[in-house]
Amino acid sequence: MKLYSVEDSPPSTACRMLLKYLKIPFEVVEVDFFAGEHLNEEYAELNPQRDVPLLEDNGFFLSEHIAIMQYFCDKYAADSTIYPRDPTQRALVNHRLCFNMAHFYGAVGAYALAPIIYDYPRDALGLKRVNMALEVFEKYLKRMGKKFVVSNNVTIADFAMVSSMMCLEAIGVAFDKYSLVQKWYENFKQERPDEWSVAKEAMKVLEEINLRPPDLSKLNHPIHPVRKAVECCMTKR
Ligand SMILES: N[C@@H](CCC(=O)N[C@@H](CS)C(=O)NCC(=O)O)C(=O)O
Repeated sequence: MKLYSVEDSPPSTACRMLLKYLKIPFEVVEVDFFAGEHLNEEYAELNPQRDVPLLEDNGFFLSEHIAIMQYFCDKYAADSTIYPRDPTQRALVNHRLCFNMAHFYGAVGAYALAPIIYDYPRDALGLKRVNMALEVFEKYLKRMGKKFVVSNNVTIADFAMVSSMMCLEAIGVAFDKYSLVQKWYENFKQERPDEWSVAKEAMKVLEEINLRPPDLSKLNHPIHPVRKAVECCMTKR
C-alpha cells in the first residue's frame, strides 16, 4: 500500500490519520510539491487530476481523500464505528466530509495555504469566508451535541475537519469565539493523541513554511500564478 502525499497537505493528513487509527502499514511516497512533481506526465499517468493524495493498493489507484478514506474503511474496517454503518450516522459523516471539502477546507485552503505558494492575497474577504465556515461548523456541533463531529465516537469526519483546523492554528487565526469548535478541537487532541500527532507534524511544517516561504523557482503551474517574492506577507497573524 502506497500513499502519494505531501507532508503538510490537509487531505493527505486526513488519510494518514486514518491509516494510523486502523494500524494499516503503508509506504509514504512524498511528492515534491514545490518542484511541481505532481504536475509531471509520469504522475499524471497515475493520477490525471495531478493532485495529492493518491492511493495505490496493489495496483488499484484512487485519488480524492474522501474516497480514499471511505475505501480504507469499507475494505479494512467494515464494522468499525470510525465509519458507521447505520444509514443516518453514515449520512452525517458523509455530509460533514462534503461540508469540509466544499466549504470549510475550501475557505481554509484558499486563505491559509494558497497564498504561501501562489500569488493570491490573504485578505479580509478570505478571512470572512473562513469565519462564515467556522460559524456553520459551530452550528453543526451544537446541533449534534456530541464529543466528536457526529457522535461520541471519533469518525473519519473528525480526521478531515482536524486537518483543516490545523491550518488555521498554523497561521495563527483565532477561533476561540467558536466555543464548541474550540472544545471539540482541544478534546480531539486530548483523546486521540496518536492521530493528532500526525496532524501536529503537518501543522509544524505549515507553520514553518508560512513564516519562511519555500523556494518555488522550479514550480511552473499551468493554472495558478506562482508566488515570486519570498519576503511577501507571511507573518503569524
Ligand atoms: N479534491 C482533492 C483535493 C486535494 C488537494 O487539494 N490537494 C492539493 C494539495 S493540499 C493539491 O494537490 N493541489 C494541486 C495543485 O495545487 O496544483 C481531495 O480532496 O483529495
